[in-house]
Amino acid sequence: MYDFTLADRLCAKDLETLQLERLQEAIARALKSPHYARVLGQAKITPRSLNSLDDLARLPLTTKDDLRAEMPWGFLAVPRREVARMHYSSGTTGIATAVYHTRDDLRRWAECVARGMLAVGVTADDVFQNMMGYGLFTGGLGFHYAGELIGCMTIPASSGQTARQLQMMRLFGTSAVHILPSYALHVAHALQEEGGDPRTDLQVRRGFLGGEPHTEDFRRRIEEAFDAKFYNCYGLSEMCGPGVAMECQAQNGLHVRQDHYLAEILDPHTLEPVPIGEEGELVLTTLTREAMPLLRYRTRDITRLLPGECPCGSAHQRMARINGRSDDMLILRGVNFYPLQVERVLMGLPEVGSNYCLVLTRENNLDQLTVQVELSPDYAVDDLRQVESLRERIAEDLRAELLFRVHVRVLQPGKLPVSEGKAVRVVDNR
Ligand code: DLL
Repeated sequence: MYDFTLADRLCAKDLETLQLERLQEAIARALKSPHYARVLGQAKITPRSLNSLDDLARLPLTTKDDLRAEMPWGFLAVPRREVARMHYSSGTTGIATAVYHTRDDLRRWAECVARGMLAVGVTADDVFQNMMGYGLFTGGLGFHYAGELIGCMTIPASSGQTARQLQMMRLFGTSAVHILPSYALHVAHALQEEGGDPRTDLQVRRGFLGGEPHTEDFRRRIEEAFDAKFYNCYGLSEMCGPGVAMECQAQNGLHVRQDHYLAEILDPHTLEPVPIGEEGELVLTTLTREAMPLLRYRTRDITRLLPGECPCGSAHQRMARINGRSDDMLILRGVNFYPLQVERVLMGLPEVGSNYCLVLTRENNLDQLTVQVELSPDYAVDDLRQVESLRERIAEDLRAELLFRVHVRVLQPGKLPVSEGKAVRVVDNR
């Protein structure tokens, strides 16, 4: 029988050989799209121009702006009748772009995600509740077919409707979930508010988190709330969606599915490669995609490749969790910072709840940052003096991290709005 997990057992050298072979094929396929026919033609690049993976640097980079400019068909590399599905995403910065898949692209995508699920012990015995939005967002469908491929009883729950989610989790004994990190804690708290305990009332044993940045401490909070293991899964619509890189049992970096994706880390300013282990922008090349090959796509996500071998035995390159986006960077009175820096400070304080929001305003021509936080339900206190002393402590810790003064508002649990999709962590009113 066809074993789609075979590539997980390749050694580093064989993976490299496979990558070079597939890169040459990827260029041949890309040349069939109007965009790459033009761009690669101008640069005089053919599949034979690349004799080693180092030659990758000769290829032009591809950006979200290129995708926008070529909408709707400029990146399509197959006849339209071979496209089996498209996804459409606006991202955070405006005009939406489409991504196309052939039937084989969809099969490979499901296999990538399934490999990550199998690697951490999901089996056909699992009841898998997929609590990510279905539709144009890739989080839902991306895991759906992987769950079915493994043979899990797959529940296409989508996101939201928390009471019904919990009802299904209890009724069907959901043992595996896929969920946005911000929504995971919301679900746990909703059960706690009813007087329940997710650790004992539910049977969740493992979960997959992705779709938005989150810190290690945030993950630990989720694991404690459910008494289960949660694994980080990374992806973006332009590549397929979830499944580009996923954590293994070691929970120490995400294995990039190197037989399908080639990862580089570049300095976002100079666009030169950075040494392994150093942080920069993740740039990805699809090696096997037919409908819409992308060469050296700038993800804007900031991470680093991790040196060394993984105890799980997989030779697939690991990357660290995403540490922000280059276009997420905020500048306040000349100081650059990322929202995740604030999360790191907040999640280190047990008194602070898991929902938070950064509000940027301009008063008298001066930019101000107000961080709104909730008290953790476990520490809910009414004593104003205690709240004030916590507020001061948070402001002090944030100042030490960000190097400027931050206003802090401490709210009672549940006071901040909860989004059904990706969490809105920054409101810029300047
Ligand atoms: O969010 C795909 C996805 C869905 C991945 C569900 C994992 C799970 P987009 O909507 O195109 O696709 O957004 C992609 O989300 O460039 C990152 O900035 C961010 N992102 C996705 N996964 C992670 C993660 C999906 N595990 C953008 N950690 C990416 C941090 C993530 N950021």
